[in-house]
Amino acid sequence: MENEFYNRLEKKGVSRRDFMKFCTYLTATMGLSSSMVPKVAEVFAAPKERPPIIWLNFGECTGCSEAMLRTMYPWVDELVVDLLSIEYHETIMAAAGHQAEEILYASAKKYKGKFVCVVEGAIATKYDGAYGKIGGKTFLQIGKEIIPQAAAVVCMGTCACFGGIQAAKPNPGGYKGVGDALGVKTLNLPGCPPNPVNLIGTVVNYILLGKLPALDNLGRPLFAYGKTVHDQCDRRSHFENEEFVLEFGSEEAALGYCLYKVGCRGPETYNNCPTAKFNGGTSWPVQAGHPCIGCSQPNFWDQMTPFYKEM
Ligand code: FSX
Ligand code: SF4
Ligand code: F3S
Repeated sequence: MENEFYNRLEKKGVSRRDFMKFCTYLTATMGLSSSMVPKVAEVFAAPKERPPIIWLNFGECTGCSEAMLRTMYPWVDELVVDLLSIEYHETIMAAAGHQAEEILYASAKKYKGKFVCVVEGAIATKYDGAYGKIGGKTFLQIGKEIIPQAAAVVCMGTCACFGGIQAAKPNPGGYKGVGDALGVKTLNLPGCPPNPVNLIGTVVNYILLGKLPALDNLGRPLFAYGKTVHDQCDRRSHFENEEFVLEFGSEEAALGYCLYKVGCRGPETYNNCPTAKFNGGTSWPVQAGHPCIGCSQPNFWDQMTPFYKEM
């Protein structure tokens, strides 16, 4: 089975070495010791179980799915699709209309108490949820019918976790994060969009160790959200000595000036962007020259704006 897996990867132009590099990166992001790399590789190469997933989309922009499906190494999306048994996902499924809705309810029934519900987007709660509907049903109604049947609920993105832009003032629809809207406990992976490696890390943790990772009081896995962006930022030496003018050609100059004065919210934002980075470890906002806007914090549209103004 393992050989078959590596042959399949090779056909896509991915060597065993590339794959092991990805597993090393994932293991480090999960906060596990490097001795676990072969075990992590095995989760993909010789999967023992494929947890059924029902993926719901509510009030959001689908950036979270896009982040998952497009921006990692091009082959990682396939690894993830192979690792999970995705029963329902509006963006990638072939079915449409009534057929798609039937699949949703049939899979929730078939895998009752066993499936993991991944949710993208916030839920409108005022006026019986009238501010958000799919196929004539409100998000609120769909959430109430499907989510309580799941073994675990994973909120993918700030909108599902805390309401995101939908919940920004004046919020006429009464949008809330999934946990608040339905009164259920959720595992939260905030970020607008969130980093897909943190979802993969959460799932691999679940398969490998048989449990969800340790969470903080906002339901966020500590391996990813245990430290502030600022604590892990490369530009801290400049933050600590702001009078310091970067010497042309120096190592600090290559990293760039601290962006605190142009509104960086790194000091109050919990996320692993500086270490996990995006696009398979290529870059992250500050490295690309943009201040952190605090996209993974609750109420960030209300609390972190105006952007580009010093805190
Ligand atoms: Fe929200 Fe995700 Fe931002 Fe967009 O689904 S976290 S608006 S990237 O797409 O929910
Ligand atoms: Fe902190 Fe932002 Fe400055 Fe980095 S750029 S050191 S995160 S304030
Ligand atoms: Fe978001 Fe800040 Fe990371 S804006 S992507 S939490 S650097």
